[in-house]
Amino acid sequence: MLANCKPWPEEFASLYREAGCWEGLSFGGMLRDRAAKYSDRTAVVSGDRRLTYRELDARVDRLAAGFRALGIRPLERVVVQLPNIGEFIEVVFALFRLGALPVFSLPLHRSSEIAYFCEFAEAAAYIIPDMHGGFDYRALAAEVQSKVPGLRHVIVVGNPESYGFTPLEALDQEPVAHTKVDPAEVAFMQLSGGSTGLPKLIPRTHEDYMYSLRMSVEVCKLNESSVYMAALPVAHNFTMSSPGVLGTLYAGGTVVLAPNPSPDEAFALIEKERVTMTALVPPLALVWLEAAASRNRDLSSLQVLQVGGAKFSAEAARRVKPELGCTLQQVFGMAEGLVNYTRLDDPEEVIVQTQGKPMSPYDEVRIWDEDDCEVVVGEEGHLLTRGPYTIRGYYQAEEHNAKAFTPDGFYRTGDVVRMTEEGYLVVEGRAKDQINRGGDKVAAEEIENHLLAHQGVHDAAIVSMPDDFLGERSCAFVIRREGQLTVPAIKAFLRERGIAPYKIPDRIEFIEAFPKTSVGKVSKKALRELIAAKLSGAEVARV
Ligand code: OOB
Repeated sequence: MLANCKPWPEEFASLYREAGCWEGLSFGGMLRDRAAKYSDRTAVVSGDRRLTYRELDARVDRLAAGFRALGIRPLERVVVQLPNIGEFIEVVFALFRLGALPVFSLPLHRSSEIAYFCEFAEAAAYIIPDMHGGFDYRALAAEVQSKVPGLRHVIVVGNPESYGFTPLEALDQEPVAHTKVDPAEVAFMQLSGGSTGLPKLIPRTHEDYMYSLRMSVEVCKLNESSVYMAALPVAHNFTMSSPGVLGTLYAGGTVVLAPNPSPDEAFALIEKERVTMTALVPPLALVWLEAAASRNRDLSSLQVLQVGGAKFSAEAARRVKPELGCTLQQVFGMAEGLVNYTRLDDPEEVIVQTQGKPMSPYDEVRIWDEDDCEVVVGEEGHLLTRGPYTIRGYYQAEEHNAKAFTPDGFYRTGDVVRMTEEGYLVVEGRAKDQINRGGDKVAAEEIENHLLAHQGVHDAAIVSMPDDFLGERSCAFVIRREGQLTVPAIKAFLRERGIAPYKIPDRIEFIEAFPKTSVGKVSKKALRELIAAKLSGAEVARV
């Protein structure tokens, strides 16, 4: 396995192989197989482009040749920052076929995050669109390249203009033979939602991820007549594999890439392409529910709406079937591995009230109290998990791994859950220092560190505050040094540092001193209570 990654211990690897979880299939091999089986069926729809399985496979061969000619070698990392366009699928399969490793960043990441991924992963190349959502990614890439001299290539989907970057189309070359890719090797890296100062990279292997696709396809009952629409960013683990874009290709179905998830665009695509399944985060599901009655669109093809990434309230969940006319599937997953689904034929109450149960019989789930002792069924506790598609460690993060995993390999998810008698999980809260902003994860420490870089900031602590729409938003409590420091100045400073817009605190409160816990640490609980009380208009005690 790639250096600085933690493989499964041999006894587990052979167990997962013997049990038939890991089948020795690589992504390049999977696509080749599907191209033979479903050759003239539509694999991908993106804007006016439609690609059959055969066309996709051929284009992937050509791009893989181009990447190789450019000097990209097996196991080298390539940061991919593309929106929901067909080229995303072509590029990542080309890298898979070559054995090079995409590092999946999100379209909203900015220079500070991208430079870090490129530097930390020692990326050989970075792939961007020219423009997207009114933002010029070429200017971002130029900034990144000036900060990371080791980054050899910037590849642009579209027009590189005068930046001197490589256009993707220059990589469309005569196919060549590649060395066989080992299915037990790392295939790509996902980003962790994180709770620490710097985002962690999650190495996923071909065969562990392939197994998660196979199980997802089975649980979600996908087949070659399924039409899956990617409405959320395609690089997110949910959209990619639960069952998502890759699961749909695994099943021989059709992937429709929605440029954005707004009801106007998405409903039109559902009607036009007869979409059968799609996935949303809770705030978008609320927007769709509001829009469904007033938009005159035929959504009758939609059989399943998945909602996940953050807790979906039971009240909203109950509205999905009557108002959108499809089955709701709750999905509680994580890029580190474990994915829980409500089953399509579960009773209404299970679908509405729970976040599902693990998809594989080989998923091991533990719910522990503060002292790492198992709680009784029905009690709340910390969720830990281990299994055939859950990583054993983050990339190059030994110190953090020692805390995030138990010595026998269980991943501490940081989620507080309880299990029902039937084995379903209900997410009750979170122990990790993270804000879940409607599915977008913000690691408190990462943003606190950015704030501390301002010379007018003495100390900073970020907590979540309740929000009707997003579930949570972020609030930064800031202790100022001498002098004038305003909220707009802080926000401008953070933007200037180049961080994703959703990480900029929604609210900034100045405070004289932080409330402390009995052991003298900043009490985030007290800060959360303080801001919640303030928002609800209650009398606030002085701290
Ligand atoms: C998905 O993956 P990540 O890596 O962005 O975030 C994982 C975390 C979980 O640990 C949990 O804190 C939260 O997101 N989460 C949920 C949830 N789904 C995820 N919290 C409550 N209810 C849910 N349904 O978010 C992800 C990956 C694959 C499939 C679906 C979601």
